Parts: sequence; structure tokens; C-alpha cells
Amino acid sequence: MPTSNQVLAEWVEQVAAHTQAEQIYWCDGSDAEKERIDQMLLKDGTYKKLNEQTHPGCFLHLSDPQDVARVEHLTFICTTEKADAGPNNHWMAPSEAKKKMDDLFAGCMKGRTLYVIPYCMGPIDSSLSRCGVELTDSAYVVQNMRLMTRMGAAALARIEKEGDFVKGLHSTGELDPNRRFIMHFPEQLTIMSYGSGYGGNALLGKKCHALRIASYQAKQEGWLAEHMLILGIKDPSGRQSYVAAAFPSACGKTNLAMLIPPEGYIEDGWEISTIGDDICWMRPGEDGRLWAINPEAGFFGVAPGTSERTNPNALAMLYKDTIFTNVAETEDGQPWWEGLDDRIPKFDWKGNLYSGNGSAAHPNSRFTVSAKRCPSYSIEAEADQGVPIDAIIFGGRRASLVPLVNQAKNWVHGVLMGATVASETTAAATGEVGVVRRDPMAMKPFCGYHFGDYWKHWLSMRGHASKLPQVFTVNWFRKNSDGKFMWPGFGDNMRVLEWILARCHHEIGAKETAVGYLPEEGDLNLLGLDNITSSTLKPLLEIDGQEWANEMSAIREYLERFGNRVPEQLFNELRAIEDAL
Ligand code: GTP
Ligand code: SPV
Ligand code: MN
Repeated sequence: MPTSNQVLAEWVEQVAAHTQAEQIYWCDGSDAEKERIDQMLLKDGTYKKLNEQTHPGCFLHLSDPQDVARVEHLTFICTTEKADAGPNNHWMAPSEAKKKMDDLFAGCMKGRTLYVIPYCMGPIDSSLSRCGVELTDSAYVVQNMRLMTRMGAAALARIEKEGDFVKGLHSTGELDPNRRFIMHFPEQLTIMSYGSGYGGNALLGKKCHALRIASYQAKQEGWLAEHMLILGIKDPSGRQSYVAAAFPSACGKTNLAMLIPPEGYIEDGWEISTIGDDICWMRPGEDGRLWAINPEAGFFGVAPGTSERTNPNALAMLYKDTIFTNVAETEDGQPWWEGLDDRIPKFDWKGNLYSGNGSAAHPNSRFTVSAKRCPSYSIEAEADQGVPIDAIIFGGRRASLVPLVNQAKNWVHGVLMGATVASETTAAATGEVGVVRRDPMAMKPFCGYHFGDYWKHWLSMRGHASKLPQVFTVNWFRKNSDGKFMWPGFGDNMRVLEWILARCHHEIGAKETAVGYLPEEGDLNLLGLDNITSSTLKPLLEIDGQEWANEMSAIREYLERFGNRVPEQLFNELRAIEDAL
């Protein structure tokens, strides 16, 4: 075995025997290896080559039409005690889950290659990083993990030095939705995933490791593993700030992380840099601040809606060395999706001639690309110590009620805000789209343990970090009576970020309301915005007392569902808001 780590060597042997894999291949992460596997995927039809002139090194992959999103109803947290998984998770007893998965995996790799992918989540020499090994029979997964993580020889060397790693076993199986499970064993730092080749179900370093398993580890070790983007903002004076923002899946993290400020801001000298677009690991530093790394090395982003107008930085990185999954294709072999431009594609995401009816690209179609290809990607993303966070933002899609921006009055209030944000569901997971559900810290599908304990852990950060970030909520998705978005969003979200930073640095006042601090009329910079004035903005920055009183009752009812593990402080905070309302 090409490793000195005995546990790893034995595990690979045992899995190979149980799955009856035809051969074992250890990924080294080299360019030659990438090239070989690309050629193989082209040959077996997993990949289609896209237009080499316009999109060099880009491939199209169409997944099984029944395998296009995360499957929350088939995702389990298998802790010894059911109560530890909490009402926020599906639970199965570890012995039962293990037996179920062992049965599914028995002989499933006959005639297939077992790929061994050693990977590191985070900069390879950072003490905040953590390693894992994914065993998979999918070469498509290998190529995605190559872009999304630091994978190969360097990661294996770190594993051999450190000893421990997260074990992730994956097989696409038969892609049968009835034989599909994503099981997590946080107490054993183990993941078993069967029957899906799609993103979060199959790229085990991402949601399975970096959120579900890592959140559990983080609780024990005193840090936070969060579903957040990380963004750097330099103001005209040269002051550098960092913001982390948690929005549920397909609610704008990638877009905010790559924001290009409006014209006037650029002239004035504002600069935005991207650290991460989906996951953030934060730890209190010696200076009392929270220091954050992006554990990923690439972006697995939503394609629809990405355009020259909405996200030019993303578009600029996508013309080269990118894997496209479930997008449409133009006549001349270019990738296409709704919102890109007004061309009409020739093929839809199933590879059929596009009829003109319905979406040509799947609403959850994605691109996979190295973070290094992003024009705004910051060198700070490679820093071993991470970046210090000034503001934490929670958000979601709310057509009504929730204002454009709102600042928490203190940490406990901020944790309550995060714990009770709600959002309309999206195509990132199977199931109904557009239903408002609570999605605490955007972690509903990703927290590896009981939400009550999770909120307690968030509150406990006060004891470990004396200079915690300010906390805010935002909502880019308010709609008017015509069903149109009231806020332009995208680059113009910079205007909200400017206010947030001014608040963090105590440079601007605010309107105090029962539910938080909101911008005073005239305090948001609207220069250069057509159609939006302080008066049209008014409804976006108002708190309706009656509606919010109703919301608080709903929040109380929601928190009570989590029983006595919910910290009393959250109820006290809630009561104070109810009284103020
Ligand atoms: P995941 O990768 O699933 O975690 O999603 P994400 O949170 O990174 O979402 P992303 O940035 O990919 O945006 C999802 C969709 O929301 C895209 O279709 C975007 O075009 C759209 N979107 C993003 N930001 C805004 C905004 O400010 N306003 C509006 N109206 N739409 C937005
Ligand atoms: C999400 O759904 O939040 C994603 C895509 O970022 S996936 O990798 O499938 O989780
Ligand atoms: Mn995500």
C-alpha cells in the first residue's frame, strides 16, 4: 500500500474486498492524472467536450435526471443517542445504518475502480485545516474533488504526519433513488454515501465533511463550521475588513462573495476580494477576534442567473477549465443557462433537443471551477491563520416582512436572529420550491447535531472571544405587489455592506426598533441608482409592529419544538423583543 498510515491502508483493503472493486487507484493530484481521467471520462461518455475555442478545457456532464440535487430526506445523522441528532436531523441508530450501508456496498464496485482521494480542507499547512479521505467509484467525483479541495500527495503527507482523518466512503451504486442514503457517523468521523453522484451527496469533502462532521468536531473543540461565504472589503482609506455571510442554498452566497461594486464605489477606491463562497471555519484567536478560513479550494456554484450583469467575476472564470453539470448547450457547443443571455440553446440539460418549453438548464445546474480562476480571489484565502471577521450576516429569501438590513443589538440577540431566520426553499434540494421554512444559520440541512446544543455553542463563543463580530440580517428578495424584487441586488448590495461596515466601525448612527438597528432615512448610499430613492426604499426599511409580533409568536413556537436543550437566554431575548413590540 502506498501509505505509511496503517489505519488508512487497512480501511482501503477492507473496502476493496467488501465492494469487490476491480482495482484500487491512489490519486496523487497531478496534472498528468487529471489529463488521463479527463480522457477516460470523455471516452466513456460521462463528459462531453465543450467548444474548445470559446471554452478551452471545459466539459459538460449530464447527471441522471433523478439525481440533480441534495436529498435531505435521505440524509441521516447516526449518533448513539437519538437526542444528540436533534429534531433538526433524520436519525438512524449507528448499528442499523452501518448494516444497511454494508449491504448496499457489498459487491457494488465489481468491474469498477476504487479511487482513493486524500484531501485537505483548508490551506495545507494551516492548523485550522482538517483532512479526509474519500473512497469512491466515480471518476467524475474525483475530478470535482480535485477542483474543490487540496487533493493528492500533499494531503496524504499531512494525513501521515497527523494520523487522523475523516473517512468518507462513496459509491454511485445504481443511482436508484430507492437505494440512496447519505449517512453520517460524527462520533466515528465517518461518512457513507450510496446511490447518488450529485454535488453535496457525493463530493464528501463539502457538506458531509466540512459542515456535518466538522460542525460536530467544532462543538467539541471550541470553533464554528458554518455555511457561509467570506468576503474582504477594502475601503478608500485602505482599511481592510472581512464579512462572513450565511444564506441558505441558492440564496446568493456565491454572488455576494464575488460582488463588483457600483461604478462610483470603484472610482472612490473600494475593493472587494473573495475568500470563499460556501463554507467558513472560524476559531477565536488570541486577539479575541474570530479568525476564518475557507476550507474549500473551488466553487460548486449555481449556473442559472449567472450573467455579465449579475456576476461578471463568475462569468470571467467560467470560460476555461470548468466542469458544467446539467446546463444546456448551444448549437456550437457552448454551455448555456437561463439568465445568461438571449441565445436559444440547442440541447436541454437532459441532452434532448430543446423544445422551447420550460427550463433548458436544470434550475440547480452547477459549475465546478478552481477558486484560483476567480478574478477577485484573494491571496488571503491561502493564509494559514485565516482572516479576522468584522461582521456576520444572516439572510434568506423573504418576499415580505424582513427588512433589507437589520443589526442585532448584541451577541445573544444576533444568535437569536440567526437561529430563527427563515427562507423560501430552492432547487438546491429535492422537494417543493418556494415554501418558507426556518433555516437557522442556513444550517438546517447541514448541522451535524441538535440545534439546541448548536445555539448554546454559538452563545458560548462570548466566553472565548472578547471581540466578536457584529451580527446583521439582510434580505435581497423583498417583492412588491407586482411580484418584482424591490431591491436591485447583486453589485448594489455593496450599498448595504457599506452601511454594515460603518456600523461595525462605529461611524454611523441607526434607527433603534424593537427588532434591531435599521438605517436612518438617507443613510444608505443610493447615488447612481435609477428608480430607487429614499422614499421608494422606505417599505424595505420599516418594521410593522403587528406583523413582527406575529413573527415572534411563530419564532417562540419554533424554538419550543427543540425542547429543553434550547438555551434559556434565547427565550429571555425573545421575551424582551416581544415586550418592546
Ligand atoms: P449554494 O451554492 O446552493 O449554497 O447557493 P448560493 O447561496 O451560493 O447562491 P448563489 O449566489 O449561487 O445565488 C443563487 C441564485 O440567486 C442565482 O440564480 C442568483 O442569480 C440569485 N441571486 C443572488 N444574489 C441575488 C440578489 O442580490 N438579488 C436577486 N434578486 N437574486 C440574487
Ligand atoms: C448547497 O446546496 O448549499 C450547495 C450545493 O452549495 S451542494 O454541494 O449540493 O450542497
Ligand atoms: Mn451551499
